[in-house]
Amino acid sequence: MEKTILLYAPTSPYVRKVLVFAHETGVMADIELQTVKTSPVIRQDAIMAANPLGKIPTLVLGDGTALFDSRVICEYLDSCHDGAALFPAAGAARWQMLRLQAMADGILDAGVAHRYETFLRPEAYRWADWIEGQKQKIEAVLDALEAAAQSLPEIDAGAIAIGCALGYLDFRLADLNWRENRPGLAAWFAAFAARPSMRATMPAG
Ligand code: 99T
Repeated sequence: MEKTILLYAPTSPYVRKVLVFAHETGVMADIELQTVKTSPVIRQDAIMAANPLGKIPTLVLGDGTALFDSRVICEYLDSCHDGAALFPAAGAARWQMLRLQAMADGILDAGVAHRYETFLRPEAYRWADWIEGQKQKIEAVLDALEAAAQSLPEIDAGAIAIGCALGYLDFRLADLNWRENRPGLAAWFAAFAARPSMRATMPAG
């Protein structure tokens, strides 16, 4: 793969998806990490110059083209290696995988929204019903994943997204106790979290 620069923060679960993907596909050596701080309410010129959404992950290619979001970057990385594809090319397997990815990203979107509401938004403006609404989305997706736990893939882009979503719940929303009553999903995650790619990208801080 050509040399690229990833605008990144070690605590972002969307960034983690890209890093796990890069480890799994063997392209990590071609990605230079550039740390940036993000906030939905503070403009960061370093990111805006590459991505008008001001979000990470953003991957800058050799010719200056910037790719985002995490799904697009992962699919790009999948086109840059010779191993087994982590995005099935076509057919039912692809739709199934994209559906899992959407559920996992939905957990992240609700989880990050929950985090911003409880951590970033000034206390006086916080809205308990809205926080509860995000939690309910997360719980419902977790239940759907538990129902499908026996058929969850060992490794593909969907598995990576689910692994990073569950890792984010452990990191930022541990009070949710997502493993409670979800033994199948907990067992799947225990195996997935033991992969070297997951161990190398544990968030801290
Ligand atoms: O919203 C902003 O302006 C800044 N937020 C971000 O850059 C977050 C960092 S994770 N990234 C995204 O929201 C990317 C979402 C996109 N759909 C993707 O890449 O898949 C912040 C998590 C935390 O602080 O706990």
